[in-house]
Amino acid sequence: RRKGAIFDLDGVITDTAKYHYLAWKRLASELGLYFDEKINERLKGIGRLESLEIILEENGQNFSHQEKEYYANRKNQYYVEMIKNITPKDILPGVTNLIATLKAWGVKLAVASASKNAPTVLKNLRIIEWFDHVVDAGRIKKGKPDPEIFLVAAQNIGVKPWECVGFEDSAAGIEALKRAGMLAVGIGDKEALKDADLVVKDLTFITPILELFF
Ligand code: B16
Ligand code: MG
Repeated sequence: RRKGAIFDLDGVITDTAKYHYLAWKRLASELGLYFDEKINERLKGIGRLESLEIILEENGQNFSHQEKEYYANRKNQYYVEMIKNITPKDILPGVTNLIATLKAWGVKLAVASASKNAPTVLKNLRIIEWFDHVVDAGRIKKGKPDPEIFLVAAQNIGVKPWECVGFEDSAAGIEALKRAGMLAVGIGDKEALKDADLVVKDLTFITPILELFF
């Protein structure tokens, strides 16, 4: 029986993945760097500085550490501006119903997002109080696909990793969940998330399936 549910944020609870994309796109065009949806796929679930490193690598470029910090910070300013206007209307379809159902089943809930902006987004969505724990991304040493963030989440809700189900929209996140020994539910494209135990287009109608696991 599963006792814990761990949620990724961007692309699972709300569509901030599109804002991350737009913020990187803006920075890339300012720097004359190539950036498209395909490169963006590699950034999902990946931390800020590492994301910039991937964009630079794709462009055959390298910046000094100082420059990287400077530009990653600039991208964050664009992103922070975009997430200011997030409201409960931006919660993705099926999420509210799923969380209410899991709560009724007595399942512990956590958020494991690589984003340092996760608490702001959760507050703007007015759902932060639904979760028993929100992992502080700033305290995680190794990002996804390392399992650390999910193991920390499980520990903080007092549930063993194998008793958890994780919800992720990124390939890096699915790998992290599998390495943590959790059941991995992918949200999005079957091809991109082929290592997931189960892939759904979105979270509407997922509760009857989950009844098999909880
Ligand atoms: P920030 P998730 C991740 O969030 C995003 O998918 C990724 O695109 C972003 O670079 C990362 O958070 C860091 O975000 O710059 O706000 O700290 O999908 O793990 O919820
Ligand atoms: Mg995500």
